[in-house]
Amino acid sequence: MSLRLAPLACILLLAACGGDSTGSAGTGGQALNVYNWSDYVAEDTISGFEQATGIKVNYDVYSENETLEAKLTAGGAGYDVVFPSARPFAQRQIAAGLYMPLDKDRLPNLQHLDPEIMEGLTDIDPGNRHVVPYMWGTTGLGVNVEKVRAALGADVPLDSWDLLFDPASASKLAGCGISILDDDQEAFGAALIWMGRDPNAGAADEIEAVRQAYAAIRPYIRTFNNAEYKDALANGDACLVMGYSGDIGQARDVALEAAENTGNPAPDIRYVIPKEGAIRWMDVMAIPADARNPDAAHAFINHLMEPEVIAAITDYVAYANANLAATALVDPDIAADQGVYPPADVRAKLVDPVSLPEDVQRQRVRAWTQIKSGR
Ligand code: N2P
Repeated sequence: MSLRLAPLACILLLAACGGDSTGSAGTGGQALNVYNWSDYVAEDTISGFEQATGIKVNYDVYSENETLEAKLTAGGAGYDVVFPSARPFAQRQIAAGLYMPLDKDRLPNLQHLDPEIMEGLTDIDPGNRHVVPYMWGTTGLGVNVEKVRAALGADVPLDSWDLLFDPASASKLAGCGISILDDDQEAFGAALIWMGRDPNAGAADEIEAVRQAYAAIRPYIRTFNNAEYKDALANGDACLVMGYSGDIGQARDVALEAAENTGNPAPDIRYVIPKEGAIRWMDVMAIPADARNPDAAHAFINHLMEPEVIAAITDYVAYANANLAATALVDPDIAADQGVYPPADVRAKLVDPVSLPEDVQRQRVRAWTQIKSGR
C-alpha cells in the first residue's frame, strides 16, 4: 500500500489496518513514545504513521546526545523509540544493555537498507541486533556568503576551517555572528582536522592543542548550541556557524521562504565541507530495554524504513538516509547536493568518529566545558 493511499484505504478497510502486524491491534491501544533530535522528520511523518496504523504517537525532541543518554541511564523515561548517534553513544549504550534486541521478523523493510552501511555498524552492534541506521551527515561550516565576504573581502576562500579557526578571520566575523555546536565530539574533531591532526586522537597534547585553538577564537564566538543556530543563520543573526550538514540546508530553505514572503532578496547561505576534511556521523534508531510498547516501536521503525517515507524525510531535513530503495525517490536537487551526498573525493576526507577510552572522553568533556566558559 503506498503511503499516499494509506489513510483513505484505512478508512475503507479498518479491519485490515488494525489487524496486521503494524496495526494498533498488536499494541494494546497504548500510545507510542518517540524521542528524536529536533527537526529530524518531515512535516507529515508522524501523522502519516498515525493514520496508517491507528497508533497515537507522543513525539518529544532533544538537541544533544547527552540529554538522551542521561534519560536512558536514569531509567523509567518511558520512551519506545530513540535516535542516538552511533559512535560513541549507541555503541556504549548497547554495551550497557540499554536497548532490547530487535525482532527482525517485524522489520521487513530492513531489506531496503544499504548493506555497506549495515556492515559498517557491526563493529558496534554485532549482527545488527539492536540498532537500525536512520540518517547520516557531516559537520562543517554554514556560511552567509554576502556577510562573510563583506567582512573578509570578496576573494576570501570559503572552503577552509581557517574561516573559523584563524583568529584573524574569526575576529572580523565576530560582528556578524559566529556560532559553534555545543557538541564536544564535533568541536574537538573540527579543531583537530583543521590542525592536520587525527580527530580521533586522545592524547593529552591533543586536548591541549584544541584548548589553545578555541582560546584564540573564544572572544569572537557568540553562541554555542545545536539547534538555535539554524534560525540564527537563516535570519541573519549569525554569518558563520559550525553545524550539522542538513541543518544548514534547512536554514537556507527557511531563509528562501522568508525572502519569498517578504519580497526581500534571499541571502546566499551555503554548507561547506572544508577542504581539510570533516567528521561524518550516523544516527540510528533503537528501542530502549524498558520500552512499554515494543510492538508499536517495531511498527514505527519499520514505517521509517518505507522508501517513500524516508525519501520524504530526506527531502525535508536535507540529511542522507541509509535506504537504498529510497535513493531514486529523493528530490533530484537534494540527491545532487554535494553537501548532502558528498562525491567520492570529498568522502575520502571524511572521518568516522571512534569511541575514545572513557578517561579521554571525560577529559574532553571537562576541557570543552572550560573552553565554552572562556576559562
Ligand atoms: C538534527 C540534528 C542532526 C543530528 N537536527 C546530528 N547527529
